[in-house]
Amino acid sequence: MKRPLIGITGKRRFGRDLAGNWSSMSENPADIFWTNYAEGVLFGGGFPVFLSIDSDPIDAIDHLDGLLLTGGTDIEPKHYGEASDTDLFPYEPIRDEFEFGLLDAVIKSPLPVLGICRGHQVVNVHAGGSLNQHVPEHASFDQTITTKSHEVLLKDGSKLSDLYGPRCEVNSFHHQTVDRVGEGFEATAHAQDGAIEGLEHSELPILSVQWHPEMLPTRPTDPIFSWLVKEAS
Ligand SMILES: [Mn+2]
Repeated sequence: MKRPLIGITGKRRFGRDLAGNWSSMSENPADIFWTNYAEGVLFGGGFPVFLSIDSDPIDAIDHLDGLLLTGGTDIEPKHYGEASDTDLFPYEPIRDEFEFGLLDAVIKSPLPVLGICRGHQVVNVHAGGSLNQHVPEHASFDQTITTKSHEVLLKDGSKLSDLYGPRCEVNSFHHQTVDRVGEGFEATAHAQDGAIEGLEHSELPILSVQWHPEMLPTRPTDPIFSWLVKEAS
């Protein structure tokens, strides 16, 4: 049996952003994908596909069995009807447009979606939710990517608690959090300070988490990648 194809989103950069390039390449575009996401999909039994940000989102979804929306920079607040409160992380409008386009296509032609970090926020904003634009007291950017920064409590009976149990320790690299929850979603994982760390859709196979399971040493056995691949099979 063929492994399900899991599309993974990346970010647009340029030759000037990459070490070791000669100056004539500085304006040449390059798409960047963190390897850990593909490893998570591979360990889960899927076949990872790095998605060209230039591809047509409808065409992309038509070719895939599952979608992984990855971490990255802040979403432009205009997408949830707010002015910008922070300029800490430059927006990437081309990526906002591509990822919202992918979710538009998913609504018309459902397939399982896993959102991680920015992906968690993209899923929420696409569904009409909003974000807290800057929550510095929650962020732990000074810690290593494998540091378990805080505990997450998972709602009894939720999909996320099926996967992780009633509580788990997670890393935390986000300065924004979900504020208003998008339509059709329920917050099923919270940090002790109230930050919404997990969302799940009531009908569609869409899960999202604010932490980074792909960066933790438990990646090979993390149940969320198996969930995505199983739903995509
Ligand atoms: Mn957190």
